[in-house]
Amino acid sequence: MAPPAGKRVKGVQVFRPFIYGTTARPFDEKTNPKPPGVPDDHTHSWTVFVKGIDDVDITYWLRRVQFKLHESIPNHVRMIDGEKGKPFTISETGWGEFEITIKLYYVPESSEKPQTLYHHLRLHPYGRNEEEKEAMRLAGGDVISWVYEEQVFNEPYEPFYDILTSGALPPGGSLSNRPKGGGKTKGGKGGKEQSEVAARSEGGVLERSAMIPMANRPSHPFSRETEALEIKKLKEAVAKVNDMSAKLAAELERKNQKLAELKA
Ligand code: SLL
Repeated sequence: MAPPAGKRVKGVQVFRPFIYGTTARPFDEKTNPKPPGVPDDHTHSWTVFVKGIDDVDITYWLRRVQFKLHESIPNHVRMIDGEKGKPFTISETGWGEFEITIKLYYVPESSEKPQTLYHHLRLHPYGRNEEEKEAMRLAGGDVISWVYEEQVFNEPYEPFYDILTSGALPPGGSLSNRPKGGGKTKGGKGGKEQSEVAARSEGGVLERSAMIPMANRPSHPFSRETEALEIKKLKEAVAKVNDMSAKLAAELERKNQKLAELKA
């Protein structure tokens, strides 16, 4: 790790959305034939990945990712170096589910230590009912276990802060004629630059930003639309709980009255 360069930017948190997870598909003569050389007992092909939301580049903050797979898999510790605009990913075949260790290595300018995530490889959809199982399947039959996450950089070093806030760019855009600034921060500085940023195209996100898409698209389930649905579900659940506690409180009151009557 490079020695810390410059000072930390006090009172600032910069966050970046990203997605990690696994996608698995059962072998099938027609839709997913088993490639030659794959052992007989292997039932699925699968991938594990770390990538930007809406497939935007994240290699300006994430340099490499180490995936630690099950020991039964040959060469089970694998380091993947970032390639601009591409996901960090590994594809494998196998028969069983297990916990994958995902270690994130940040760009040297960040002077941040690596951080570890754990993710369960899902080969089989599960749930209490068909609807829950179906939620784990994409239209084509892939079994997905995907997680939306936000990487928070707390008080980043100045050179890294400059890198983080050097967007936001339209997808595939260049740095040359963009205004400086535009990094989105949780509190602290950075809010006013947002107004200088180009409008998001077709509800998608800008490169080097903390945006999430406005609406869902096939294979892109994390969006403001999903967030709004989650918030609605949570509000409904809160209302239901409030209703249940009001009913219980009334019942308790009634029973207390009865008790007082009996004691009188
Ligand atoms: C299970 N505890 O019993 C887990 C172990 C191991 C998965 C899962 C073999 C791959 C290979 C494979 O799929 N291992 O032989 O290349 O379900």
